[in-house]
Amino acid sequence: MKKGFAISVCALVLVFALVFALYTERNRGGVDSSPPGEAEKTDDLIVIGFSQVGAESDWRMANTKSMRETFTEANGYRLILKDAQQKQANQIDAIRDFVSQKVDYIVLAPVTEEGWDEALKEAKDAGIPFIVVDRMIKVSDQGLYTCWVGSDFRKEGDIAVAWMEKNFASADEVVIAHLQGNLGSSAQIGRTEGLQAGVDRNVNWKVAVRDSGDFTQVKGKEVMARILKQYDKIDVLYCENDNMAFGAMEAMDEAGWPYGASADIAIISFDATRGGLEATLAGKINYNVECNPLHGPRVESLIRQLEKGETPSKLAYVDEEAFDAATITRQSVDAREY
Ligand code: GZL
Repeated sequence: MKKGFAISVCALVLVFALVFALYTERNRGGVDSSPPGEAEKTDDLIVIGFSQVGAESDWRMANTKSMRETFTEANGYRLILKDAQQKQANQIDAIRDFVSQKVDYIVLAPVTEEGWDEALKEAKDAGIPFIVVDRMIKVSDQGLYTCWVGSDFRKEGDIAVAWMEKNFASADEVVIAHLQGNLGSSAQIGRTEGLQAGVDRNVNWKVAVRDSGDFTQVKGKEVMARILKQYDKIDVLYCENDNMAFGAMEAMDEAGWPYGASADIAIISFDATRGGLEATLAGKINYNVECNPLHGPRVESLIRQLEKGETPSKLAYVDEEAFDAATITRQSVDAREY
Protein backbone atom coordinates (compact mmCIF):
# COMPACT_ATOMS: atom_id res chain seq x y z
CA MET A 1 0.00 0.00 0.00
CA LYS A 2 2.73 2.44 1.07
CA LYS A 3 4.77 1.73 -2.08
CA GLY A 4 1.76 2.35 -4.31
CA PHE A 5 1.04 5.66 -2.54
CA ALA A 6 4.65 6.82 -2.95
CA ILE A 7 4.57 6.03 -6.68
CA SER A 8 1.31 8.02 -7.08
CA VAL A 9 2.81 11.03 -5.27
CA CYS A 10 5.93 10.93 -7.47
CA ALA A 11 3.79 10.69 -10.61
CA LEU A 12 1.71 13.69 -9.46
CA VAL A 13 4.84 15.74 -8.74
CA LEU A 14 6.20 14.89 -12.19
CA VAL A 15 2.97 15.94 -13.90
CA PHE A 16 2.92 19.28 -12.04
CA ALA A 17 6.59 19.89 -12.88
CA LEU A 18 5.92 19.20 -16.58
CA VAL A 19 2.89 21.51 -16.69
CA PHE A 20 4.84 24.26 -14.93
CA ALA A 21 7.75 23.92 -17.36
CA LEU A 22 5.42 24.10 -20.36
CA TYR A 23 3.64 27.20 -18.95
CA THR A 24 6.95 28.94 -18.24
CA GLU A 25 8.29 28.19 -21.72
CA ARG A 26 5.11 29.40 -23.42
CA ASN A 27 5.15 32.65 -21.43
CA ARG A 28 8.88 33.33 -21.75
CA GLY A 29 9.16 37.06 -22.44
CA GLY A 30 5.95 38.02 -20.70
CA VAL A 31 2.44 36.70 -20.66
CA ASP A 32 1.59 35.23 -24.05
CA SER A 33 -1.98 36.32 -24.59
CA SER A 34 -2.35 34.67 -28.02
CA PRO A 35 -5.05 32.00 -28.15
CA PRO A 36 -3.58 28.50 -27.50
CA GLY A 37 -2.11 26.73 -30.48
CA GLU A 38 -1.46 30.05 -32.19
CA ALA A 39 2.33 29.90 -32.27
CA GLU A 40 2.83 27.30 -34.99
CA LYS A 41 3.23 28.78 -38.45
CA THR A 42 0.81 27.84 -41.20
CA ASP A 43 2.00 28.61 -44.73
CA ASP A 44 -0.48 31.33 -45.68
CA LEU A 45 -0.34 33.61 -42.62
CA ILE A 46 2.31 36.25 -41.89
CA VAL A 47 3.48 35.60 -38.32
CA ILE A 48 4.05 38.73 -36.24
CA GLY A 49 5.84 38.56 -32.89
CA PHE A 50 4.82 41.67 -30.92
CA SER A 51 6.43 42.59 -27.59
CA GLN A 52 4.15 45.07 -25.86
CA VAL A 53 5.24 47.21 -22.86
CA GLY A 54 2.38 46.15 -20.61
CA ALA A 55 -1.13 47.30 -19.68
CA GLU A 56 -0.20 50.29 -17.55
CA SER A 57 -2.51 52.90 -19.06
CA ASP A 58 -5.61 53.60 -21.16
CA TRP A 59 -3.24 54.60 -23.94
CA ARG A 60 -1.51 51.21 -23.84
CA MET A 61 -4.85 49.34 -23.87
CA ALA A 62 -5.93 51.33 -26.93
CA ASN A 63 -2.58 50.58 -28.57
CA THR A 64 -2.91 46.83 -27.91
CA LYS A 65 -6.51 46.87 -29.18
CA SER A 66 -5.38 48.56 -32.39
CA MET A 67 -2.69 45.92 -32.96
CA ARG A 68 -5.07 43.03 -32.24
CA GLU A 69 -7.78 44.45 -34.52
CA THR A 70 -5.27 44.86 -37.35
CA PHE A 71 -3.28 41.64 -37.19
CA THR A 72 -6.09 39.11 -37.43
CA GLU A 73 -6.17 35.83 -39.32
CA ALA A 74 -8.90 37.28 -41.53
CA ASN A 75 -6.38 39.95 -42.57
CA GLY A 76 -3.72 37.30 -43.23
CA TYR A 77 -1.75 37.41 -39.99
CA ARG A 78 -0.99 35.35 -36.92
CA LEU A 79 -0.22 37.67 -34.00
CA ILE A 80 1.87 36.43 -31.08
CA LEU A 81 1.48 39.20 -28.47
CA LYS A 82 3.60 39.13 -25.32
CA ASP A 83 2.86 41.59 -22.49
CA ALA A 84 6.19 42.45 -20.82
CA GLN A 85 4.57 43.87 -17.68
CA GLN A 86 6.83 46.94 -18.05
CA LYS A 87 10.04 44.90 -17.72
CA GLN A 88 12.76 45.20 -20.37
CA ALA A 89 14.11 41.74 -19.48
CA ASN A 90 10.77 40.25 -20.50
CA GLN A 91 10.92 42.12 -23.81
CA ILE A 92 14.42 40.82 -24.50
CA ASP A 93 13.22 37.28 -23.71
CA ALA A 94 10.26 37.81 -26.03
CA ILE A 95 12.51 38.92 -28.89
CA ARG A 96 14.67 35.81 -28.42
CA ASP A 97 11.56 33.65 -28.31
CA PHE A 98 10.30 35.18 -31.56
CA VAL A 99 13.71 34.49 -33.17
CA SER A 100 13.57 30.85 -32.07
CA GLN A 101 10.02 30.59 -33.45
CA LYS A 102 11.27 32.06 -36.75
CA VAL A 103 8.44 34.61 -36.96
CA ASP A 104 8.19 36.68 -40.13
CA TYR A 105 8.35 40.07 -38.39
CA ILE A 106 9.22 41.28 -34.91
CA VAL A 107 7.45 44.40 -33.61
CA LEU A 108 8.71 46.03 -30.41
CA ALA A 109 7.04 48.73 -28.34
CA PRO A 110 10.11 49.44 -26.16
CA VAL A 111 9.68 50.20 -22.46
CA THR A 112 12.91 52.26 -22.41
CA GLU A 113 15.37 53.63 -24.97
CA GLU A 114 18.59 51.89 -23.92
CA GLY A 115 19.80 48.27 -23.74
CA TRP A 116 18.57 46.70 -26.99
CA ASP A 117 21.73 46.08 -29.06
CA GLU A 118 22.32 42.41 -28.21
CA ALA A 119 18.73 41.27 -28.72
CA LEU A 120 18.39 43.22 -31.96
CA LYS A 121 21.67 41.74 -33.26
CA GLU A 122 20.21 38.25 -32.74
CA ALA A 123 17.08 39.20 -34.69
CA LYS A 124 19.18 40.75 -37.47
CA ASP A 125 21.45 37.67 -37.64
CA ALA A 126 18.29 35.58 -38.01
CA GLY A 127 17.25 37.80 -40.95
CA ILE A 128 13.97 38.87 -39.30
CA PRO A 129 12.73 42.42 -40.14
CA PHE A 130 12.42 44.45 -36.92
CA ILE A 131 9.85 47.23 -36.54
CA VAL A 132 9.91 49.58 -33.54
CA VAL A 133 6.62 51.25 -32.61
CA ASP A 134 5.62 54.08 -30.25
CA ARG A 135 8.69 54.94 -28.15
CA MET A 136 12.16 55.16 -29.67
CA ILE A 137 15.27 53.06 -29.02
CA LYS A 138 18.92 54.11 -28.88
CA VAL A 139 21.22 51.54 -30.57
CA SER A 140 24.87 51.58 -31.67
CA ASP A 141 23.88 50.76 -35.26
CA GLN A 142 20.70 52.13 -36.86
CA GLY A 143 20.79 49.10 -39.16
CA LEU A 144 19.71 46.94 -36.22
CA TYR A 145 16.10 47.84 -36.86
CA THR A 146 14.20 48.18 -40.11
CA CYS A 147 11.98 51.19 -39.32
CA TRP A 148 10.08 53.05 -36.57
CA VAL A 149 6.65 54.66 -36.31
CA GLY A 150 5.55 56.76 -33.33
CA SER A 151 5.14 60.20 -31.81
CA ASP A 152 7.38 63.22 -31.55
CA PHE A 153 7.42 63.45 -27.76
CA ARG A 154 9.57 66.56 -27.62
CA LYS A 155 7.07 68.31 -29.88
CA GLU A 156 4.26 67.20 -27.56
CA GLY A 157 6.12 68.84 -24.66
CA ASP A 158 6.70 72.01 -26.69
CA ILE A 159 2.96 72.21 -27.50
CA ALA A 160 2.09 71.93 -23.80
CA VAL A 161 4.68 74.58 -22.85
CA ALA A 162 3.40 76.98 -25.53
CA TRP A 163 -0.02 76.78 -23.83
CA MET A 164 1.59 77.52 -20.46
CA GLU A 165 3.49 80.53 -21.87
CA LYS A 166 0.27 81.88 -23.33
CA ASN A 167 -1.89 81.31 -20.25
CA PHE A 168 0.66 82.35 -17.63
CA ALA A 169 2.17 85.27 -19.56
CA SER A 170 1.32 87.79 -16.84
CA ALA A 171 2.09 85.60 -13.81
CA ASP A 172 4.82 86.83 -11.46
CA GLU A 173 5.72 83.26 -10.58
CA VAL A 174 4.67 79.84 -11.95
CA VAL A 175 5.23 76.95 -9.53
CA ILE A 176 5.18 73.60 -11.35
CA ALA A 177 4.69 70.05 -10.04
CA HIS A 178 5.97 67.58 -12.63
CA LEU A 179 4.73 63.95 -12.78
CA GLN A 180 6.99 62.03 -15.13
CA GLY A 181 6.32 58.73 -16.90
CA ASN A 182 8.59 55.65 -16.99
CA LEU A 183 12.06 57.13 -16.51
CA GLY A 184 14.17 56.50 -19.60
CA SER A 185 11.24 56.05 -21.96
CA SER A 186 11.26 58.41 -24.93
CA ALA A 187 7.76 59.60 -24.02
CA GLN A 188 9.10 60.76 -20.65
CA ILE A 189 12.36 62.08 -22.07
CA GLY A 190 10.70 64.18 -24.79
CA ARG A 191 7.91 65.61 -22.64
CA THR A 192 10.38 66.43 -19.88
CA GLU A 193 12.77 68.10 -22.34
CA GLY A 194 9.88 70.24 -23.61
CA LEU A 195 9.05 71.42 -20.09
CA GLN A 196 12.70 72.02 -19.21
CA ALA A 197 13.15 74.17 -22.33
CA GLY A 198 10.19 76.26 -21.14
CA VAL A 199 11.66 76.59 -17.65
CA ASP A 200 14.99 77.67 -19.17
CA ARG A 201 13.17 80.34 -21.23
CA ASN A 202 11.00 81.66 -18.39
CA VAL A 203 12.94 82.80 -15.32
CA ASN A 204 9.70 83.14 -13.29
CA TRP A 205 8.91 79.41 -13.76
CA LYS A 206 10.01 77.03 -11.02
CA VAL A 207 9.75 73.23 -10.95
CA ALA A 208 9.09 72.76 -7.23
CA VAL A 209 8.94 68.96 -7.47
CA ARG A 210 9.59 66.30 -10.12
CA ASP A 211 8.79 62.61 -9.54
CA SER A 212 7.82 59.57 -11.61
CA GLY A 213 4.35 58.05 -11.52
CA ASP A 214 5.37 55.36 -14.04
CA PHE A 215 2.44 56.34 -16.30
CA THR A 216 0.05 54.61 -13.87
CA GLN A 217 -2.98 55.97 -12.00
CA VAL A 218 -2.09 54.29 -8.72
CA LYS A 219 1.45 55.70 -8.66
CA GLY A 220 0.22 59.09 -9.88
CA LYS A 221 -2.13 59.32 -6.89
CA GLU A 222 0.59 58.18 -4.48
CA VAL A 223 3.09 60.77 -5.74
CA MET A 224 0.52 63.59 -5.78
CA ALA A 225 -0.67 62.80 -2.24
CA ARG A 226 2.96 63.18 -1.11
CA ILE A 227 3.36 66.47 -3.02
CA LEU A 228 0.20 67.93 -1.47
CA LYS A 229 1.66 67.34 1.99
CA GLN A 230 4.94 69.07 1.10
CA TYR A 231 3.82 72.11 -0.93
CA ASP A 232 1.11 74.69 -0.31
CA LYS A 233 1.26 76.47 -3.68
CA ILE A 234 1.18 74.80 -7.09
CA ASP A 235 0.14 76.69 -10.22
CA VAL A 236 0.60 73.94 -12.83
CA LEU A 237 0.50 70.16 -12.53
CA TYR A 238 2.36 68.84 -15.62
CA CYS A 239 1.34 65.16 -15.94
CA GLU A 240 3.05 63.12 -18.63
CA ASN A 241 -0.06 61.00 -19.23
CA ASP A 242 -3.79 60.89 -18.50
CA ASN A 243 -3.68 58.00 -16.03
CA MET A 244 -1.27 59.83 -13.74
CA ALA A 245 -3.53 62.89 -14.05
CA PHE A 246 -6.52 60.76 -12.99
CA GLY A 247 -4.57 59.56 -9.94
CA ALA A 248 -3.47 63.10 -9.09
CA MET A 249 -7.06 64.31 -9.33
CA GLU A 250 -8.12 61.58 -6.90
CA ALA A 251 -5.46 62.76 -4.45
CA MET A 252 -6.51 66.41 -4.81
CA ASP A 253 -10.18 65.48 -4.35
CA GLU A 254 -9.32 63.64 -1.14
CA ALA A 255 -7.21 66.58 0.08
CA GLY A 256 -9.84 69.14 -0.89
CA TRP A 257 -7.57 70.93 -3.38
CA PRO A 258 -9.56 72.51 -6.26
CA TYR A 259 -8.01 72.08 -9.73
CA GLY A 260 -8.78 72.67 -13.42
CA ALA A 261 -10.06 75.51 -15.56
CA SER A 262 -11.90 77.32 -12.76
CA ALA A 263 -9.38 76.77 -10.00
CA ASP A 264 -5.86 77.76 -8.99
CA ILE A 265 -4.08 74.58 -10.12
CA ALA A 266 -4.01 74.07 -13.89
CA ILE A 267 -3.56 70.46 -15.05
CA ILE A 268 -1.74 69.67 -18.26
CA SER A 269 -1.88 66.07 -19.46
CA PHE A 270 -0.83 63.94 -22.42
CA ASP A 271 -2.46 61.14 -24.45
CA ALA A 272 -5.96 62.64 -24.96
CA THR A 273 -7.58 59.29 -24.23
CA ARG A 274 -11.37 59.12 -23.98
CA GLY A 275 -11.18 59.54 -20.20
CA GLY A 276 -8.67 62.36 -20.55
CA LEU A 277 -10.88 64.24 -23.01
CA GLU A 278 -13.98 63.75 -20.86
CA ALA A 279 -12.02 65.33 -17.98
CA THR A 280 -10.91 68.14 -20.30
CA LEU A 281 -14.49 68.71 -21.45
CA ALA A 282 -15.51 68.86 -17.76
CA GLY A 283 -12.82 71.49 -17.12
CA LYS A 284 -10.86 69.20 -14.77
CA ILE A 285 -7.88 69.06 -17.16
CA ASN A 286 -6.98 72.43 -18.69
CA TYR A 287 -4.98 71.19 -21.68
CA ASN A 288 -4.52 67.71 -23.12
CA VAL A 289 -1.91 66.93 -25.78
CA GLU A 290 -2.75 64.00 -28.05
CA CYS A 291 -0.49 60.99 -28.32
CA ASN A 292 -2.15 58.75 -30.84
CA PRO A 293 -2.02 54.99 -29.98
CA LEU A 294 -3.71 53.64 -33.09
CA HIS A 295 -0.52 52.14 -34.51
CA GLY A 296 -1.97 48.87 -35.84
CA PRO A 297 -2.75 50.16 -39.34
CA ARG A 298 0.51 52.13 -39.43
CA VAL A 299 2.61 49.05 -38.61
CA GLU A 300 0.63 47.02 -41.15
CA SER A 301 1.34 49.60 -43.83
CA LEU A 302 5.06 49.20 -43.14
CA ILE A 303 4.77 45.41 -43.35
CA ARG A 304 2.84 45.62 -46.61
CA GLN A 305 5.65 47.74 -48.07
CA LEU A 306 8.27 45.27 -46.89
CA GLU A 307 6.26 42.35 -48.27
CA LYS A 308 6.38 44.07 -51.67
CA GLY A 309 10.14 44.47 -51.39
CA GLU A 310 9.85 48.22 -50.86
CA THR A 311 11.95 50.19 -48.33
CA PRO A 312 9.81 52.20 -45.91
CA SER A 313 11.10 55.48 -44.43
CA LYS A 314 13.29 54.78 -41.42
CA LEU A 315 11.21 57.09 -39.19
CA ALA A 316 7.51 57.88 -39.48
CA TYR A 317 6.03 60.50 -37.12
CA VAL A 318 2.32 60.58 -36.34
CA ASP A 319 0.39 63.88 -36.69
CA GLU A 320 -1.19 64.90 -33.39
CA GLU A 321 -3.27 67.76 -31.99
CA ALA A 322 -4.14 69.20 -28.56
CA PHE A 323 -7.38 69.98 -26.71
CA ASP A 324 -8.07 73.07 -24.56
CA ALA A 325 -10.83 72.99 -21.92
CA ALA A 326 -11.76 76.50 -23.08
CA THR A 327 -12.64 75.36 -26.61
CA ILE A 328 -13.19 71.58 -26.60
CA THR A 329 -16.66 70.39 -27.65
CA ARG A 330 -18.72 67.25 -27.06
CA GLN A 331 -18.60 66.64 -30.82
CA SER A 332 -14.80 66.69 -30.89
CA VAL A 333 -14.70 64.15 -28.03
CA ASP A 334 -17.31 61.87 -29.59
CA ALA A 335 -15.45 61.96 -32.91
CA ARG A 336 -12.40 60.34 -31.37
CA GLU A 337 -11.56 56.70 -32.17
CA TYR A 338 -10.05 55.99 -28.74
C1 GZL B 1 3.43 57.26 -25.50
C2 GZL B 1 3.35 55.99 -24.70
C3 GZL B 1 3.10 56.31 -23.28
C4 GZL B 1 1.77 57.01 -23.04
C5 GZL B 1 1.40 56.43 -21.73
O1 GZL B 1 3.60 56.97 -26.84
O2 GZL B 1 4.56 55.26 -24.80
O3 GZL B 1 3.08 55.10 -22.57
O4 GZL B 1 1.86 58.41 -23.03
C6 GZL B 1 1.80 54.98 -21.94
O5 GZL B 1 0.05 56.55 -21.40
O6 GZL B 1 1.82 54.29 -20.75
